[in-house]
Amino acid sequence: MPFTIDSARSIFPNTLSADAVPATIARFNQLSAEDQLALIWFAYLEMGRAITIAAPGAASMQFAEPTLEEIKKMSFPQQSQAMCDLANRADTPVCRTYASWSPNIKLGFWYRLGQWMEEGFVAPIPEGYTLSANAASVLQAIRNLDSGQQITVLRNAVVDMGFDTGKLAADQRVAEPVVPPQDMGQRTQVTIEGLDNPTVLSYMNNLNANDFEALIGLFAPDGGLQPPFRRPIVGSENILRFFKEECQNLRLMPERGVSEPADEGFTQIKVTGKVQTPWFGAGVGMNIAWRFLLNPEGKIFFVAIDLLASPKELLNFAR
Ligand code: ECH
Ligand code: GLY
Ligand code: GLY
Repeated sequence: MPFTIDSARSIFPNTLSADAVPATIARFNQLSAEDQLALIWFAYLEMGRAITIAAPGAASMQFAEPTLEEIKKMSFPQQSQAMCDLANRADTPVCRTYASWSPNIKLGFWYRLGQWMEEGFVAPIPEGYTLSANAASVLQAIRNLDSGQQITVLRNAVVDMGFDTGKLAADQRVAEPVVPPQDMGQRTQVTIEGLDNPTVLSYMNNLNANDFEALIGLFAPDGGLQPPFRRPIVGSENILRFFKEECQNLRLMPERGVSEPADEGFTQIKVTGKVQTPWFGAGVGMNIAWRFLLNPEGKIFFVAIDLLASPKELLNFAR
């Protein structure tokens, strides 16, 4: 039977992803807006003691600046309302603008609001604010996650805020400019223990070099890419846009891999290793698996990127 994107999703079914992340997000989403904002504030302060977050680049901040200035001019009650509206995914002008932004712009926006809350320009979480029992329990669940899972929960919470992105037209999307690919002379080449597949090696090297045109050339036109805890993105055009909007300046550090023949001349390959985001650099190494399905021409028909449940999973290659 030929593969479909749907059937490809279940290659290497023994890969244990960090289910605690979507479970925690689901519990978080049940909380009131006030609790959500206070919980993130407390989590962010606690995490900030262990890991350093990089200031967002000016390129992504330029798009958030007008909205930030608008919020800065509001009274404290209005500011609190605007932040609660975002958590409530309300239909307001600010929530619609927010929904049009790429994840990095959304994160940069909250990074700046957090600074302004500390500096007294934006309404703080009220002093002595007590989390509800449920919120306190979600905060404890976040404390128990490893740092890669913690930052994934935070990122997902921020990305989900604002007006429903699905209700916006595609031409309303705003992303930071795409950086030029790294010069050939500057590029590093990964090595993967147990694997010399040229497509997979090029995938890692091109993504590390922000060379998205070369990267998309490795995919079959009807190929799919499934980011952690998301539905597959299908088709070259959509995948290329995702690379440009959400994948700049990542650092992929694959460690080991296996390659096996699959049905109909396809090849299935699993690689495990670490990934760093520009927001936290070497401070947070996420434990990642890539599950590739290559077509008989050696093009990527499907790749799933999983955030692993634990470091132990880095060594799990059982099918
Ligand atoms: C304050 C209180 C009020 C409410 C809020 C606040 C601010 C919160 C802030 C949070 C900032 C959070 C950040 C999180 C960043 C997380 C980044 C992650 C990146 C993961 C990337 C991965 C990449 C994997 C991929 C690979 C591929 O091969 C293909 C592409 C791709 C406190 C004011 C809200 C400021 C900055 C988790 C895993 C490997 C799939 C992308
Ligand atoms: N500082 C992380 C970024 O702007 O991508
Ligand atoms: N989506 C990549 C990042 O936030 O770093």
